[in-house]
Amino acid sequence: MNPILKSEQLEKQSLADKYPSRVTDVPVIMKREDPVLYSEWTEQSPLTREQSDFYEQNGFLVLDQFFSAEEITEWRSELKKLGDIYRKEEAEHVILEPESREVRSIFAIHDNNECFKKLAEHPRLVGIANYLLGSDTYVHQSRINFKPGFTGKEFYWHSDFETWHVEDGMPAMRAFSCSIALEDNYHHNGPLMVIPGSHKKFISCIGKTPDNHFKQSLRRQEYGVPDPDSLEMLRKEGGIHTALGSAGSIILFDCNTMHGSNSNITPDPRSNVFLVYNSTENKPQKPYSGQNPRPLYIAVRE
Ligand code: 6CS
Ligand code: FE
Repeated sequence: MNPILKSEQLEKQSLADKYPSRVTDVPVIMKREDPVLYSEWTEQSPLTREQSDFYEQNGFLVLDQFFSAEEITEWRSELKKLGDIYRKEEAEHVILEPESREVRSIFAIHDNNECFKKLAEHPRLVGIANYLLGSDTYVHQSRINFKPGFTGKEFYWHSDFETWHVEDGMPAMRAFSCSIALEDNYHHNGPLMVIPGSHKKFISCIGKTPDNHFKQSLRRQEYGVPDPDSLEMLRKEGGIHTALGSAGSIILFDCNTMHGSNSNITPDPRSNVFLVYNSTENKPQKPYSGQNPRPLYIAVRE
């Protein structure tokens, strides 16, 4: 293809969209146009200055022993209860592993389940969310990921924002995920890997999103994943950090931080709760792909 045509294609798109993706047939690396931290740090902030600076520079932060053993025990038994129910029963918001009938994720738990609703509203988490995003916040997406022993499958490298922007119409990078470890995260049971600093670049991916892509992508993602050269470049600049920590630790990561995790063939499960907080000033618009928005159990729209 003529390279001039390619850049015209992208330029036309970027007039309306500062992070165009899945519109060209070559990957493009762009600069982040939005802040990472939306508040000024003060003595009253819910993170220390060091933690706050670390998050701004690296795009993630691990807080060890954030929750107590009792809290974790309660959530773990709730997770087991849900897992037992949905192993036998199909439901739209329950996603199975790509090659088996094992439960991979259960979505919208902040909405469907009293116990996890309370967790999503936990004052310490909401305090951090409002601080990082500099406004009131709400839960854009929530789920539990099971990553069971022996059969838990990987999550390929991706930026959540790329998907939330293209498929859900999230306008700006003003959201982050909080992953709460319900089990110990070792090197061997498929812990979260992040590329420090990757949140400051946007990788515009190639390909066009198929209709109803989410049905496939939540089991195994194939569109909206970065190309190998871009990943290698990010990795060269930032390295790869493996987020280890005992049950009760939390990982906060920016919506554009490149992350993924390996499969789990060990006997040790690695279940966790994922809560995505978004700014009330960053509510989803029409999806930038021009396609229909994904269901509300994946992306809250009001
Ligand atoms: O598509 C989504 O929104 C979800 N998929 C992945 C692989 N990560 C972020 C998000 O939960
Ligand atoms: Fe993700």
